[in-house]
Amino acid sequence: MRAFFFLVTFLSMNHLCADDRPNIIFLMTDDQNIRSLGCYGAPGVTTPNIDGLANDGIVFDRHYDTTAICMASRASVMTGLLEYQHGVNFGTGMDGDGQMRNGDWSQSYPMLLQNAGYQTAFAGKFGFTIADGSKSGRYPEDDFDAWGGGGGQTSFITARNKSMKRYAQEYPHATRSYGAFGRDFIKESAKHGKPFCLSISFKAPHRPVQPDPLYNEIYAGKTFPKPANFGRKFGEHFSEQSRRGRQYQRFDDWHYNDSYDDVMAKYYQLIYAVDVAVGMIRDAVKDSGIHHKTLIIFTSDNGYFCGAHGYGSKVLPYEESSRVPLIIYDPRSLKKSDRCHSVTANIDIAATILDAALGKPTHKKGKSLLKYYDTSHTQGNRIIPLINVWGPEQAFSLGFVKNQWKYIYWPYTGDGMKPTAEIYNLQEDPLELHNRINDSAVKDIRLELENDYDNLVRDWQQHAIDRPHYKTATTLFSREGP
Ligand SMILES: [Ca+2]
Repeated sequence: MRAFFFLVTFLSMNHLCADDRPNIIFLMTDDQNIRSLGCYGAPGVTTPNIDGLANDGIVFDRHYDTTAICMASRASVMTGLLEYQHGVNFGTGMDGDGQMRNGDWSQSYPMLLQNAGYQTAFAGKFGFTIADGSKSGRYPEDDFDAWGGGGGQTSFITARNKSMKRYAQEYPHATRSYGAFGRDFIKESAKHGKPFCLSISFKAPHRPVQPDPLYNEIYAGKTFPKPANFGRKFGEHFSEQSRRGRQYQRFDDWHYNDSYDDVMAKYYQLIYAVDVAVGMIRDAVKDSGIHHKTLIIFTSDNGYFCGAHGYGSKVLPYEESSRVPLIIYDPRSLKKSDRCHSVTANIDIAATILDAALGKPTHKKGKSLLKYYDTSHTQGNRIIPLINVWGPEQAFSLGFVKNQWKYIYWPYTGDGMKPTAEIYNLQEDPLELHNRINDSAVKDIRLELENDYDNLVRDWQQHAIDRPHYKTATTLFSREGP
């Protein structure tokens, strides 16, 4: 009888604990430049809801995506693994795109939370597939309690997104449809009292340039100041290898050079709809009476050059491409409107979510960011890798950020090029205008960074997934050559 009493008490306590676990809302945009939000000082841009989230939470000023392209970055966000560990990227697998291994997927934050009793939902561009023995792999629509996700790039036309069709009439443009999906899932979950984890990956502001026409007036005829490193003359000091990918042509092809204001107006219009959707989601949290126990995280899968240094698109390890917005709003913390200046990374997202929900502060390569609620907290000397093995081999690079320093190594030999490296002091030179590699004043730092780089290559050698693309890259990145 006594044992039974203890068992009942234990089970009810467990039940109470489970009820107290916070809800998690993870919102991610696609290709968002950090200079596109009011809370990051973007001139002429209107983002009241995301700025409101920033006011209520903590803004991370040095947050990096360890691979600056959709597929690989999404896999890192979900699992806390670096690209050379998960092997998920466009054009890198046996049959093309690298599929995620089942073992890695089972250790992703949504699956761990699902197993721990969370209600889970996903909507938007999922971005990669999971190995199931087929050539294309599978999307995990049956792994979530609610699914509004889609394969490939998805569409801005809601009616074309199979799992989101029910929203097409009221929200014909996809961005607000994801706000509506989030709103409905939040309201339904709040009724049941079970903790939930909602992940939304907005397609915006990824191309094609199809903003919601509802907001055509918001930036009509507006002009936007260019960043101080805008244009080709501010990229002349970059390594020749960096000009060998499509990012270089896209400065012209995507009209940053000759129609900057028009291009940016449409880009910001795409982001404006995301801001509206964030507002819908925050309203649903408040209306459901769960605002005191619902974390909201907002970030992007990679940045966007928008003409900085004379480049367009993403992929390369420079700031505009690899550094992205990150806002964490946690109502359990009293910290408000604070900024974190330590280096953090997309591999930290899974650890942060698992820490908030289950009290697990590390996960794979990632570390929980909850400790940065105390913004005086630092992780001195932490190395955040910046991996670039997508596209033409000429433009492959491996680099990292450590404290105020960024080191980038470009290994390609051929077409008259030699392996080359770049060093930036991001504290003094946040726009990356001065490559310090040959500066005798930073000779000791250079030796230290080269040693760190060699250690990173060794880590790659020891921990890379057993797939040819990543085994080859190991030899490529060695500073001693093949
Ligand atoms: Ca992307």
